[in-house]
Amino acid sequence: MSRVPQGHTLIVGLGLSGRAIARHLTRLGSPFMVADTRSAPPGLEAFRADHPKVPVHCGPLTDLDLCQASEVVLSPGVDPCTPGLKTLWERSRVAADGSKDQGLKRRAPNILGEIALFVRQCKAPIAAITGSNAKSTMTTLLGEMASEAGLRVAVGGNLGTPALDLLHDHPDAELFVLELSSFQLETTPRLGATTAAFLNLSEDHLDRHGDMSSYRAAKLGIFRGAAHALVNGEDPLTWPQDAGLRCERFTTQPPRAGEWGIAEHDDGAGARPWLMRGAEPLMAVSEMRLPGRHNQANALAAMAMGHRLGVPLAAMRRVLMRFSGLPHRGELVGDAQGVRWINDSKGTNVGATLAAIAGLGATLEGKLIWLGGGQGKGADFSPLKVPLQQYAREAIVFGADAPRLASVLEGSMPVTRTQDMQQALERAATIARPGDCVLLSPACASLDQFVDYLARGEAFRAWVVRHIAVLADQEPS
Ligand code: UMA
Ligand code: ADP
Repeated sequence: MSRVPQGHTLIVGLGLSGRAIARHLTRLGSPFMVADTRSAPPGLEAFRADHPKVPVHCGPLTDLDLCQASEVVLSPGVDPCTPGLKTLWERSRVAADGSKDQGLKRRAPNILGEIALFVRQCKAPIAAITGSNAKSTMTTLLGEMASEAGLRVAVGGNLGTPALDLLHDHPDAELFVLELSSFQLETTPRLGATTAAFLNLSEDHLDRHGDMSSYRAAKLGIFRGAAHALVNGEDPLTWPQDAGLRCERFTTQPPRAGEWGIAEHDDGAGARPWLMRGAEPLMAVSEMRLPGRHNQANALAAMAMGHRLGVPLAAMRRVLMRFSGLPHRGELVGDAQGVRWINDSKGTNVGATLAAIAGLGATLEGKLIWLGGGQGKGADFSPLKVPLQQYAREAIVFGADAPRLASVLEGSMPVTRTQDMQQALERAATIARPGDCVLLSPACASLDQFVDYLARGEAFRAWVVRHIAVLADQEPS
């Protein structure tokens, strides 16, 4: 059995996060070793070239003696209950809970994650965002707002650049805006964010967390040490139990005093929906570039955090007027003959797809033609039935879980099964009418038929662009 040398940090995982941790410890001059449970992880040779003197262990962690490690830093994708870590993890949790038994800490290395190392070194305020869905959109939006206000802001975390690389790339940052996953929060004993938001909670990552209550508990970790908490007024599962923490709320309903919400307001141009803070009108919803009710919720959450960080309203409004969203998240790919084609390939779980269907469906003159399917990760599809019945002309389902989706929907609405997304798109083109919107928001992972959700979204885009070009050629000149 090999062993971690005395006083070395053990990094587990040789992916994006593990490599960022290695660069960070190198900069600090702290000795470390790396382990990966795969026997030949991709990137191993490149790692050895960058860090020729660093010991590397590949294979089960039960074959590695961790006792002498100073601490163990996990990549987010590594489950702390992996064989070889579980006992240490349970002890780390006791120690993080403030156990009086300091002997525990002395006898065994603590397990933590990349974000815990980030917190140790970070001198600037942190704005942290979690939730099952909308994290990347919100993180980008808030980053844009802060930047528009002239702040030197660094944006990353679960999205884009790993947090520890941000520290290095932006030594003069005045604000870090971090998207954080449940995996990252689980191994962060105290984040100490200046403002922290928990946007929503729906089924995801249950293969790792076991049940919704553990998944939620991991996400609630975002509030440890927070100076300001923002929660979803319509989703009580985002509310922390800690009575000492005052929470601000956002909602898509008319707001109560102090809440961020949506209400009818007449600024002289007639009554229409506005983003509001209590009774204060902030901006007409129609001025926002992002479509759908769900994105109005995202805008309100970003404004609430921005406000807390001192970003002026005018800067936030300017960003909302131009920000059209991230690729593959409710992205308008084309508009031809009165039919809009929207790529929401990042809708990889039922919660995201519900938001897209309800958010877009309510704004349409015509109907949705919904394209869904792929790997359902064992999720319950039944919540899709009522909103699809309400807003969709037809559901076109493809991929591994098409039969399960069809069995939930058939009888309540027209359903067509196809082999793959291309056939689904061909079918959509034959039934779409002016005013309709063809929405790819699959509620499933893509891995049965695509490399990832990006490849699925790109395939959608390529097909739609070709289709619209053909339609244009057919039009009389
Ligand atoms: N590994 C092991 N043992 C395991 C699991 C993984 O040794 O049991 C090794 C793998 O062999 C591989 C490495 O760990 O060498 C991969 O580590 P990782 O899975 O943590 O992935 P990274 O490349 O380090 O990327 C991680 C996040 N990935 C996950 O949380 C799964 C990235 O989020 C994040 O951008 C990156 O750190 C930088 O912070 C991606 C993600 O899918 C986008 N996140 C999930 C989501 O958004 O739903 C949470
Ligand atoms: P994340 O980083 O949490 O995956 P993204 O911003 O990438 O979030 O968006 C993922 C999916 O979440 C999108 O496909 C979109 O349809 C859905 N979504 C966007 N806003 C919301 C919201 N407010 N509530 C629930 N789902 C949403």
